[in-house]
Amino acid sequence: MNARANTPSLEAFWMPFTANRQFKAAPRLLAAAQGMYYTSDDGRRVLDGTAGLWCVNAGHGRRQITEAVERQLSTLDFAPTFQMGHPIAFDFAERLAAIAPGGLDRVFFTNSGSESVDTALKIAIAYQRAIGQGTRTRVIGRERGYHGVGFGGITVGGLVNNRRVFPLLPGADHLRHTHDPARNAFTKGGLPAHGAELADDLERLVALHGAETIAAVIVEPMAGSTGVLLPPQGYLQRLREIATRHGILLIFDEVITGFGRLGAPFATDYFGVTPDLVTTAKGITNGTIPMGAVFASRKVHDGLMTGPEAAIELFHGYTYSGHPVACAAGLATLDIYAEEGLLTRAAELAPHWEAAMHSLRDLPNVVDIRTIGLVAGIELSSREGAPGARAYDVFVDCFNKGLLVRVTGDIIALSPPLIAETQHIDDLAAMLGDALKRAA
Ligand code: PXG
Ligand code: PLP
Repeated sequence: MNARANTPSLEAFWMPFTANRQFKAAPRLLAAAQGMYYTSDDGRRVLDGTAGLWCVNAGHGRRQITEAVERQLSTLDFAPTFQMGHPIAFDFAERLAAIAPGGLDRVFFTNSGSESVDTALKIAIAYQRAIGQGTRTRVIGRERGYHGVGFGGITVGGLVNNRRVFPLLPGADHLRHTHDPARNAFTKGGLPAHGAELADDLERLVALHGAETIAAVIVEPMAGSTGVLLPPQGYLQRLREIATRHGILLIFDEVITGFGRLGAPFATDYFGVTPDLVTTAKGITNGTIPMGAVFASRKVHDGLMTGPEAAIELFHGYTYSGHPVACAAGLATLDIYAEEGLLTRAAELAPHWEAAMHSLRDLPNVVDIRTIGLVAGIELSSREGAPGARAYDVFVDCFNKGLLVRVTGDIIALSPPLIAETQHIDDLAAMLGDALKRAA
């Protein structure tokens, strides 16, 4: 007999980034969540090693958010923000501005990371034109970057499977990625020592294309979904310096690193490098209600606030930009982050986290371990002729034993909620270690 209660038909839901037929033949369903744990539909407790998809930073089932959403839904469920406004969107923008990364305190609301990325790229191109640099339409990304799935995001992204089938924005180019396990494997206690010179790729692209054709360069300060790739020491500073010198806007994609993941409110704060635009989503509402935001510098914002007062300055926006219910969820989320010190808690946990993760280094097939804040990437050697198979087996095994991890290729990515206690970290390491031993 099926142990699952009320298993729905799985046919109609075309699942995102999923091997649909494989999944539906052996589904994994999560039915409830509280704190650090999911409950699977067959009633098992599953430790959330990934904060959902890098988004549930304050843990699951937070009453404060639920109540704020309920209140907002019954007060003002929806109102437009095109040539109209509602107070909570302004409130939320002000609260975000007060913690803005690098003082970038002008806030454009979106509904996801992908929308934030496409919005930031469009703002960058529009800004260049507004200041008389209309030939700057080219956007630069980086190999192994992930910037969501909009046409802009896949253009600057660096994952071949996300790009190969689709036409891309014209003229884009890429920096090389910074992943260099031969020189940097098992770096502990800081950033990889080697690779700052890779930022000079931007200089080469300027020499190749002409600075006057380049609007912006976008990178993840720490590349999350492509396997937890840390910036080499000095790399981001060098990129900032080259971009500034050539009039190129620098965009940090902080969809994952925003809202405390690294132990500072934003990676911008953590690394002490200030870009011109920052993209966010995910943790902005603790993953509860879809939302994203782009933070812009005064320079970029004010550069577009020109022309006749009656003219719309930026022909861009979403029906749900500044959705009142998402804003309510976001305000309650910021309250929790502040009350519980969660935007800096990862810094306190980092030493314990790093030690726990690096304790796995001698297990079979582990070729690198990378940690920063409350993030870890554990890279495994690939099985002959079957890239990704080993890590996928670890993922399924972990889930069956009560731990949710994320895999990309043969890299296991971990990013538990920022409310984790050291016992959760120890449990996670023990369960993952056992799975690694079984995954020969
Ligand atoms: N930029 C970055 C840096 C991201 O990590 C996006 C943009 C797109 O956000 P949306 O909300 O449109 O998905 C992301 C999203 C994973 C994983 O397994 C990572 C993401 C999404 C889904 C899975 O690492 N990051
Ligand atoms: N498609 C159609 C037909 C629309 O009318 C709209 C918005 O009005 C959109 C797409 C864009 O939707 P959204 O604003 O939610 O991104």
